[in-house]
Amino acid sequence: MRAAGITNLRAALATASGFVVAAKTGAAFANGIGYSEPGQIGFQQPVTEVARDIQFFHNAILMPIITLISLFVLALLAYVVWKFNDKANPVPTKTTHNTLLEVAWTVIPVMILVIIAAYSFPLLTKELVIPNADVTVKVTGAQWHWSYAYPKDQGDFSFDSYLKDEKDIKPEAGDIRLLSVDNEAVVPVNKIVRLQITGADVIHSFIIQSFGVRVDAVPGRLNETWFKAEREGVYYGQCSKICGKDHAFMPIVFRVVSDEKYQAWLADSKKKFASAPSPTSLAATGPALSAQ
Ligand SMILES: [Cu+2]
Repeated sequence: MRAAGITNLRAALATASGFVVAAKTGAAFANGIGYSEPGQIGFQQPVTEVARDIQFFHNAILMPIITLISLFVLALLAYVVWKFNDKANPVPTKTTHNTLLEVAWTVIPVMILVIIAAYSFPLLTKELVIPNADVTVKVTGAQWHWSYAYPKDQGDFSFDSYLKDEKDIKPEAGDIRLLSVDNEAVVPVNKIVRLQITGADVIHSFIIQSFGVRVDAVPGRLNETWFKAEREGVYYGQCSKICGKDHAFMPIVFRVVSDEKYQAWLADSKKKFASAPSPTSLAATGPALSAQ
């Protein structure tokens, strides 16, 4: 009963906040799934449970609380300026304590924090406890591209993914300037994908907003995260840690496809990338960089 109540409340709040976002962004809200449209306000369309929860938490919990507190403080300030200025109140009172007020302004913020924590902690747990994965992909950030490695059970191959040159961009084929890459990472739809993320040289940051995933790629450290995309499509992200001169030109592209298409892609890629050197070894990073 209680759970149903919470679900209804969540649905109602999510719908309400959705209307606000849709009203602000207009057509942009409906288009651009997987990337942001020029002029878009608000998040990209979520395609995982975690991304939906993050957006609900932001739109329906944090934003109303922040807005109400800001309006309340603004009203208090305006009241003080109007009521207690030098002209209206020439002789100030010497009052220094008010027990009721002091208890209230301690207890009420604590209650607000408890409400936020009640939504935030389960969400953090969902993000950090990685379920049994169907597919594991190792992602390595390097100056300035991403490398993807598929382990033995998926065919044991790896490849580099570079930004497509402006001259190779074909908008009719769905290419997007400054986002499309030569080799996309491919994963199956409705499967749990575990990402193992590291850096080859400096700290990069891996993000795909539609998946609700953001993890730093730190050299010498293997960070983990996961997602289960519920919709086929192409989802874009960009390196989100200033990592050098081409930081803005190392987009992340994941193509989510059906199981059959994924198996076919695995078979193709096994041949295509068979001789490709491992992206994480120093020997592989050197020539790849100097080739740029
Ligand atoms: Cu980077």
